[in-house]
Amino acid sequence: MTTNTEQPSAREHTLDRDCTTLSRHVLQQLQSFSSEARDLSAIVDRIALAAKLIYRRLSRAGLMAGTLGFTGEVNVQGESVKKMDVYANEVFISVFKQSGLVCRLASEEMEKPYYIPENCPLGRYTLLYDPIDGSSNVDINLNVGSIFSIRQQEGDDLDGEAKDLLQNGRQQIAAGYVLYGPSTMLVYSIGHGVHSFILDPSLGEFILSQENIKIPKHGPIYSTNEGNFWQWEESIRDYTRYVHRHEGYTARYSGALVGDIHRILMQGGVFLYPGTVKNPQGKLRLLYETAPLAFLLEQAGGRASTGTQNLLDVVPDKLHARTPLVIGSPENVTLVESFIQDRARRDVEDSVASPS
Ligand code: AHM
Ligand code: MG
Repeated sequence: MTTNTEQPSAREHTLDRDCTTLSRHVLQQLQSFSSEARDLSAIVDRIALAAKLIYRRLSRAGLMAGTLGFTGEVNVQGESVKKMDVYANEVFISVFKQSGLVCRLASEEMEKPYYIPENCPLGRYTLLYDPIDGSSNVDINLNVGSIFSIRQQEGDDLDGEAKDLLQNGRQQIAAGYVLYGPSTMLVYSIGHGVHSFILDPSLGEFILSQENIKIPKHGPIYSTNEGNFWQWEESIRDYTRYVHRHEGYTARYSGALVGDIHRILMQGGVFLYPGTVKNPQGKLRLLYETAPLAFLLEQAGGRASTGTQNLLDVVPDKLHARTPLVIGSPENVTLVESFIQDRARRDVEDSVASPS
């Protein structure tokens, strides 16, 4: 027979964890009930509502008319827009209307930021987000994600150029992602470590799953689209040849950044989206893709780089600016950088040896 002394504490522990919702967790992290702490807690809670709405639609997408496929339009990035991109973008706008929390939203799907005048000047935050990242996976029922970042709004920015957002990634107050996979998971940081929550559909709540996640210092995974090999700089090809020729590496690439980064966060390794001939700055956008992920992985003990610069130091020149991305376990990222530095040094030596 088991002793009764242990049973209540195990039960209490489970109950306590089940009651640790996102909004409560944010307040615990900030150890405060100040108006700023309550605002942040409420913003994260609204993001969770957006995630639940997107999850609900994704989970039935193949059964509902008008959810899969393209709209026929092309977005500001020159990419074909999917119906789910439009829906998810509108969900984020809708959950922040009349919230008094966020004054402006900027996303991959909108050329200019979207203002919610009734929230200004009460809500002096900007939410930057990619509503559905990896949307090519939607039509084939594979994992996708949403990425978000919260910044203070500094200016009035009435011309829509969002100049006050053209600052480095260290200005982020919070960042995270939602992974729509076998379960729906929200991973976030407000600068106090990285924590994950899983949506319990029976409760309709995100429940704490893991606190203070730490990325392994080194890992076996390299995650990149090797179909771009012909378009890469020689240094990235050097690195790829290195992992092909050394034991201990394995390739994983799903075509959806959030899932690929989540795997690396949990198991260690590196994700690369370097510049290509077509896109010298790579494909991924700084303000709502690479900077939030860099913020998050640094908080977990990882590193993020453009290959030559810490990603959190990059100052964008426009709202939809792109950056190359090398992100993951610190030792793996440093190894990629060493190939880039080596090649740059050899190029200088060659040009000194045979000036044109
Ligand atoms: P998206 O935001 O338009 O979906 O594009 C971003 C996605 C990332 O999730 C993924 O890592 C990358 O594009 C895949 O691009 P590629 O097909 O060039 O490998
Ligand atoms: Mg994206």
